Amino acid sequence: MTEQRRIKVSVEVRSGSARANRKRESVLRRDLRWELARYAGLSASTSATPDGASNNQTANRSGTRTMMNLTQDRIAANKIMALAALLVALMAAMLLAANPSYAAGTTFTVNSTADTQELTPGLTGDVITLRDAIARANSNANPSEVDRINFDIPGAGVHTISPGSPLPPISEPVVINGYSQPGSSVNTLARGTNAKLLVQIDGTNAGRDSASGGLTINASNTVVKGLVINRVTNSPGIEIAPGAFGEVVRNVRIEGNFIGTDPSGTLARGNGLAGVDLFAVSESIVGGSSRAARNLISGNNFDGVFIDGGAAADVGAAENNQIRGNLIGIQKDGIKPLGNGAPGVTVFEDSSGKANGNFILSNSIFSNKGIGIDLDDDGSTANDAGDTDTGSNNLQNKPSLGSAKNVSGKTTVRGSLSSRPGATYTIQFFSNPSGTGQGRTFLGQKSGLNVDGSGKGTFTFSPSSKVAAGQTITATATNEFTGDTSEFSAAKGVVTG
Ligand SMILES: [Ca+2]
Ligand SMILES: [Ca+2]
Ligand SMILES: [Ca+2]
Ligand SMILES: [Ca+2]
Repeated sequence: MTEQRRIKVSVEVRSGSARANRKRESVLRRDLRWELARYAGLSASTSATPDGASNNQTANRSGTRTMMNLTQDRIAANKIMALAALLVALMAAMLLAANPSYAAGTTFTVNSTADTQELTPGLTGDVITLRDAIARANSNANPSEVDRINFDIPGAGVHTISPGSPLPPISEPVVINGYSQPGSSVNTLARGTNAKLLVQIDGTNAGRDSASGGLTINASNTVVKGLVINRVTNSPGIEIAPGAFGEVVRNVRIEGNFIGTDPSGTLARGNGLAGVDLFAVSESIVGGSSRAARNLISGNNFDGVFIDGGAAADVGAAENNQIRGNLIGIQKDGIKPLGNGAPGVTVFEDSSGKANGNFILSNSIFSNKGIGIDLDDDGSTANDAGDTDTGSNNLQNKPSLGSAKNVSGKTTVRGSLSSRPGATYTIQFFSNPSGTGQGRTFLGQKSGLNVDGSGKGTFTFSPSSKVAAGQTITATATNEFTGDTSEFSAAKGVVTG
């Protein structure tokens, strides 16, 4: 049934327009996960109450049994179950005494670009492929420990792994560290990235559908860094989502990768859907506050990052995630366009899966199709009085820029925010080439902006260096308590005062 559903997803996604497909894909995926979770729930409930059901059937068959007998039967059954439970507990205790903890975190070092999976791992001269390493880390019976997957592939230059089928979903915590490959290095630049990445996953044959990715992460406390992930057909570059039975996934970090580009970070090698898809995942970070954590997420067929609340059966939320410090839709120089085929960052929820409190801060978002940040996946969302509306990131109102003037070598931006009375906001400012309005260059921020009782706050901001006349300024608002970030404001052209 699962495979049929997957095929159905795949077939339906291929028909119709791209944007409609994405919506449909999201709905179909919910159906799939919901059915899997419901199946798991039904199995659990039919086996969880055997005594009540059998007693009732017995009573009905005999027709003469009294409530007292029934109660006694239940007491007897309960005693047997209690004894059985005690026995199971004793056996578990004995096992624990013999083996007091899970196996410690283990390091698997990938030393081959091949795509085979060994049947008898651990032999002398062991060849470890990425597929091997993921499978082993998934199955070494240490679900609460973090394993590591490192790389030491012989030879110079970029090593390309081309899976011939989807890689196994990551089902236990693991750190996959592309920077362990000798010769690679993390970004050190303030603008753009000079990260040197030497491990590339070419997903031309590794994709499947929207519920899988080039890498599929179904385990909390997992980190993926230092990889180039591109060309994954029909799928996101990285998919982070609950497992088939709706396990909660939290604290995943995606750092210092190139997703949707070639290893040079200048050519589009798009993944079939979004670059990174967070589906009903919370407290996870794409990027981070360090330079080394900056991802390049450009050239993908759909959004750079797609945050989806998921469905109720998946615990139903994508909350308190952070999309921070990344290059989205731009080349690795942080200047030239590369694009994504849909907005840079989209936050999407519906009645069954909330998506609130998602920080989108300090990124370079540029030349994406549509708008830079889209709440509700519906294009630009208008501000509402008092900001009482709800939806993706609570449909946080965006700032309004009144002026951007250059006087005596200094740029001064003035504006206002109409939002929730009494709340406090961080306003971030960005500059853009003339005629564009996403958020190419992060200029700085103003924290602690209080919105008064009438729902209005005003601000003045001057970046540390002047923005040339003719460029535009945009801004976002982030509620400092809830973490909700707005879409970008309308662009304001810089003029000479
Ligand atoms: Ca493991
Ligand atoms: Ca919107
Ligand atoms: Ca609003
Ligand atoms: Ca609102």
